[in-house]
Amino acid sequence: MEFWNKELETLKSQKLRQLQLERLKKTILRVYQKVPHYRVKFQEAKVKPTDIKHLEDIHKLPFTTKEDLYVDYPFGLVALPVEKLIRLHTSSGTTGKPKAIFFSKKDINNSADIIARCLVMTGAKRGDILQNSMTYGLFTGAFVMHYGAEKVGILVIPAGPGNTERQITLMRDFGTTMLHITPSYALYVASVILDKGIDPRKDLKLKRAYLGAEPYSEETRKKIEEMLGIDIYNCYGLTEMNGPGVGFECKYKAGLHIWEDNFLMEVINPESGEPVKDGEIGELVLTTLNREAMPLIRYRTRDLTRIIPEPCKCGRTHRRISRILGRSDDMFIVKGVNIFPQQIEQVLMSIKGVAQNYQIILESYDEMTVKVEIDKELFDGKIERLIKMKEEIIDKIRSATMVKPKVELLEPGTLPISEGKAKRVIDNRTI
Ligand code: DLL
Repeated sequence: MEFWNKELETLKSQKLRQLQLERLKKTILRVYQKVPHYRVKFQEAKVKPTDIKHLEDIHKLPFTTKEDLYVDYPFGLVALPVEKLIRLHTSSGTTGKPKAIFFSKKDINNSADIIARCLVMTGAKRGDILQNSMTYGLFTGAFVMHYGAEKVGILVIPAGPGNTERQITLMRDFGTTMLHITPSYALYVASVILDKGIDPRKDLKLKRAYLGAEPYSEETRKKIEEMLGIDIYNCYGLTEMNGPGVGFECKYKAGLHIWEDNFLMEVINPESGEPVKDGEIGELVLTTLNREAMPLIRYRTRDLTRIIPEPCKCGRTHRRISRILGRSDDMFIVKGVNIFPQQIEQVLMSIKGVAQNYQIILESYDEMTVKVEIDKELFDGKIERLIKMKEEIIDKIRSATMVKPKVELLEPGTLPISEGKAKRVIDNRTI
């Protein structure tokens, strides 16, 4: 199995913890000295950098939340003078202003290095051709992956998203071997490839795809793997932590390795803020250990996951997390029940005949409507088949969520196509 940096990736756990502690202490001292916002927060929590003697002492420090990013916006949390910053990325916030993250030259280099580890871990190497179908621009998705792939020596096609005909032409003309794409767009592109009568196993050179930027289920992975005859690897990240590559699957596809020399991870109970037991589900909290321009301490990601404490067969010592189960912000309530869109996606993608697109419409607190596209042929057949399918969807969603949905079956192409992050939930409730 290939490694980009075998020594660091397989560092004995004890050494890895030592390295984390050294970097944590340095980071805390730096933000205390350079970022007034953190200094004040630490003082309010009555904690000094010298109080951090063990990794567990991190619990003494206050959390950083999205709201902290807006204090003295946009440079409030930056630890370097502007002359040392070379890149800005943002991510659209739910409330007006975007979250702004700055990178120094060292940060750009380091994030590329992290991506290089991720790609090589999945078997990618020189000679591979990566079609980068994520959005280039303020979003981290495309640029961060681009620099990492180039670092490995991989030929990058900076396709960006959209124009599906052209995506397919690029794949055919240049022999694309790998895709970087959102799961919702991947489903769509795969369906267009098949509709055009292209046999991806024979007519294309695709081997693998990196899917991330939004939650998706194991069922969606399997569906796209089967449609295209490729291996799909889950790629997790967030703008606040450089973008893609914070967590990445290895060839065993059994959880995402978090690069622990770069990120200190905790999983907490989102209500109490207390750590959960190893292996229990909670909110992922991350501290940057190797970031120059904008170190973040105990950043609340809002993403729900659990740590997989067992060692991985690949030999990497960096612990894994499970697939992101949902974002606490994405959860919605119907009939008093907490529901994550992913629960519905999981059900839909496991049902034969369901196509790639769906939406959840919320008009009241007592009802949810699931609009789902199904294979075209089903509309040409007997009405009984449609009724049976609708009942199957209703039953399975009810047993997964405890809420009986209304279901509308639609022809493919009815719902809006997403080329980036899909908007799955339309919440029209006003109060
Ligand atoms: O989505 C960074 C990224 C780009 C990751 C490309 C992977 C690939 P943001 O726009 O800041 O950054 O959104 C981050 O998206 O907190 C999660 O809620 C969600 N997310 C990202 N990757 C995954 C994934 C990029 N693999 C937010 N599974 C995160 C589930 C994901 N959710």
